[in-house]
Amino acid sequence: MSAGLEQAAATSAEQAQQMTDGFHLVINSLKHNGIDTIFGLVGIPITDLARLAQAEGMRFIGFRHEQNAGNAAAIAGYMTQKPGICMTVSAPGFLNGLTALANATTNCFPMILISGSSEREIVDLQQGDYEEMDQLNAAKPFAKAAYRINKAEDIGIGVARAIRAAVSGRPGGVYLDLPAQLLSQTLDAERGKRSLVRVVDPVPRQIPAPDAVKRALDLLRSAKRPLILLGKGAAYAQADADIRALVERSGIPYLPMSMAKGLLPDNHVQSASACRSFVLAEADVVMLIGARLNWLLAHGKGKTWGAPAPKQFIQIDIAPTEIDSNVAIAAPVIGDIGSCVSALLAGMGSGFGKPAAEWTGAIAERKEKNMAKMAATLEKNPSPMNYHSALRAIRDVLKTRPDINVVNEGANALDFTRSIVDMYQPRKRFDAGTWGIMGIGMGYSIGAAVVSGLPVVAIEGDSAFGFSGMELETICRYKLPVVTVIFNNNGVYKGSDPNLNPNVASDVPVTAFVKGARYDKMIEAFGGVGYNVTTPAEMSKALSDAIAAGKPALINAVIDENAGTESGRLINLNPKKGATKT
Ligand code: ADP
Ligand code: TPW
Repeated sequence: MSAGLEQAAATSAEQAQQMTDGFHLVINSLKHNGIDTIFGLVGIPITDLARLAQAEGMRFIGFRHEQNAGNAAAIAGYMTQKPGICMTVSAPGFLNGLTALANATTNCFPMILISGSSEREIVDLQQGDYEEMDQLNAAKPFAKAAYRINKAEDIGIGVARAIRAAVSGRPGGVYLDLPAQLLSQTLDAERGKRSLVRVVDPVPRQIPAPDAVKRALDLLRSAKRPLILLGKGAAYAQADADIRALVERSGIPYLPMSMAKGLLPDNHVQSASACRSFVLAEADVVMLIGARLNWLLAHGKGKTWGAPAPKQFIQIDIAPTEIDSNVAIAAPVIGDIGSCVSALLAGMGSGFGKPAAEWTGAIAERKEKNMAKMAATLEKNPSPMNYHSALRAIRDVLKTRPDINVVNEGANALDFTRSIVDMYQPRKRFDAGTWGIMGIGMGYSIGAAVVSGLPVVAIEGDSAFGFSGMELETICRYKLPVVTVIFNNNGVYKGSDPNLNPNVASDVPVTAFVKGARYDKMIEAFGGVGYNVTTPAEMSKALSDAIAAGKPALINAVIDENAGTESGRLINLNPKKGATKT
């Protein structure tokens, strides 16, 4: 090389050294805010972004479908109060991730969906670009906030804005659009460094007004039959000790919503789960902590709530517009749950009167009766095995490992697991949530395993599993300690429905799957361990062995194909047929 060329090369290397680009600024912005993991799926224009993330010490967990990556990010957000990050390619990849973003927003989980997007000037003129789509506008109705960054110098502030939007106030899903050309934009390295923003106090405390706290306590003191309802917002808030103190010092019976199970151990003497219908109908004052009066709580009215008996609600929530959403709330307490609960504790002092023995005694009596009835059902050993006998075995194994994460979806598989498998620690149960969505199974399992470093047991209906089943490969690739149990009853809800039209007898019924499918063989294809079990004893052994091995495993649990009921406990939500004939 000539001296001139050598010098030119040296100068350009020096210049290059002093430059940074969009790729680096995105990764550095995330790292600068303590984000260390990305769940995603590569392709144009984000492959190099993923490579760089890995090269720079972040974990990039690569999935087989973006919806599952998004679900992993969402549950990571729920577990940590830091936004989970999902990264996808443009148009179809983005849309695949969007369902997860919408689900996160619906469940109040903080996550950020970062998608690469195609060239703005072509997209906006609809000139037919590769993966053309107006992603920013498509995301808006499904996200808490949606932003696009157009200039490299704005990456720092754009990422900061996305983080704050996801975790402050009511958490939710945020969309961040990164056009391909942004990633290769260059910027002076020093300026780039200065453009990074570390979000100060991303989850600010929001202190409740003293008069709201007093109003709530006055109402609680006046109650004859008080009840506390703990929702997943309470679990999310990580105010575990204060919530327990509030429940125990007040002596008020409580009900956990499904993902609040374990916030206090399910075998707690004040838990009224075993007589849920009784307490919902009979309570006169109900304190909701991080739970919405949506369909899961019969909208706070009607027979479930003992109508026409009047009911008064105290509601602790960070979102003021949640109040009076379904019924009038007598005492709203607006703020973060940690601050609200500690203010209530301070206001209660030490002399807070416990509820009347008449109320707690009636609950204890019903609880005992219902639990004895349930125990008798669980002890039965029908052949073939059913939900109850299989779940008895699972319950007994999981009792020995309260640190294990439980993921749960399906209809009957969800309902029965929720009521039979006790939880003992907070934020260990992740399920179909506010939407009752199928497809969260493997995504949540991977997210929970990666974040906690602890085993996961996913309890899945065979239909539910199908929505994310290909991620078994991801679980095996990353060697995650996820044990998937499939309640195999040959179909959606159950496998014994008839085909209503004898003229097309060759078509299987609408709810049916291949009979006797061996899901355990699927995981073997990727190097995991498969078990096929037909009795509670086999279930117990397989589950204990799989957990002890700490390796990817799948248990195909063959249960009675008549065992399920349509839609589990939600049969009443199916629209009724008006006509007997068309
Ligand atoms: P569940 O399904 O368990 O009943 P929901 O998802 O319906 O629970 O309700 C959760 C509620 O918790 C939401 O209304 C949300 O605004 C609220 N929430 C979430 N995080 C916090 C927090 N840190 N402080 C106060 N409220 C919160
Ligand atoms: C994204 C509708 C609710 S529950 C369910 C479906 C398809 C599966 C029930 O069968 P499974 O469980 O999983 O075998 P079990 O124990 O009752 O036999 N698409 C989406 N979400 C939902 N909720 C549905 C469809 C549904």
